[in-house]
Amino acid sequence: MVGFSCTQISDESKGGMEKVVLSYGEDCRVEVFLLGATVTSWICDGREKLYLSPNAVFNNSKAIRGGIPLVFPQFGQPNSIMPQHGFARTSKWDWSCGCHTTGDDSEGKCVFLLTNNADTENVWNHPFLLTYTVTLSKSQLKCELSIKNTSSSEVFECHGLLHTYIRLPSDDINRLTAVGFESQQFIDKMSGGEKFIESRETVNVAAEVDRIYINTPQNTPIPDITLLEDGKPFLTVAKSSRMITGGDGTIQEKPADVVFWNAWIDKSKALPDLGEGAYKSYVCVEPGLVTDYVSVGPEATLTIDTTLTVIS
Ligand code: TA6
Repeated sequence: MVGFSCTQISDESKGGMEKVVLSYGEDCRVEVFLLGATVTSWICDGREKLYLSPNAVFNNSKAIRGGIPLVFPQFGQPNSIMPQHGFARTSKWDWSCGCHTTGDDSEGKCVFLLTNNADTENVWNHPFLLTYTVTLSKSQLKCELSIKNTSSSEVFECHGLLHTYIRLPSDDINRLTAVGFESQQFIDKMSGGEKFIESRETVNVAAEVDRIYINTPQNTPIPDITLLEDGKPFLTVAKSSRMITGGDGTIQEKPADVVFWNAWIDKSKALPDLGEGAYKSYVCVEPGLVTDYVSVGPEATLTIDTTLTVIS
């Protein structure tokens, strides 16, 4: 009988680095390296849906280029003491062993944990518990990052983001369009951080693009993003985020920002673990809370999730 299974293995093709493979038969599986709890592969109907750079470095220290790296506690490098995009993606996470499945076997999930340690405290002196839940079903992959402030008295401020590299079906960025950004305000990092309003219903990529579509109460919430090839939808990216306050557990929805990035020709060449021509094969659609720091109170939990759905 087919069912979900998960196992931890050393990937000899990646220097023996440890990964967890959650699968349902041969055509539905997800792989998560313990370095950064980085999802590096999502196979749906037998086809890879995420982009992993062929030049990605697997040496247990550098962030893995591709899949879904996790960004915490900072996006970019506003605090130069910490690495770009924080330490979550270069930390060794623990697998909370076991594959949790629903009664009807419609989905399976794996859970990964990271808590403050000497290395994190050296650069960011706050106690925290990150819980990362990866849920696999027939046509969906859901990834939820939960950020708990484990202090009983102190507040901390952070960013969080799921840096998702979507694989383009034909490895051809020229055939990609994205729908869902229309009328959204965005910060354009290619224009020195200037803010604009997205006027296009359909967005394409014809140069380096590096934008933060801002989700603020003034904005209409950013809908699910639909990716199309030759005008035919192939994947949707849904996202949500919320704060659960310590003590009474009040839940406050917090609309997530969405970063839209492609390195294009020159930056692809300039990033050794991306490489010449890589820009043709991926686009990043990255839900997170990155426009402003989020204050997380004592015992409070901030969650950010993304659900990728294949449209066949
Ligand atoms: O998410 C977009 C971005 O912030 C870009 O500015 C680019 O730097 C990208 O992340 C990749 O960053 P990385 O540190 O992984 O090379």
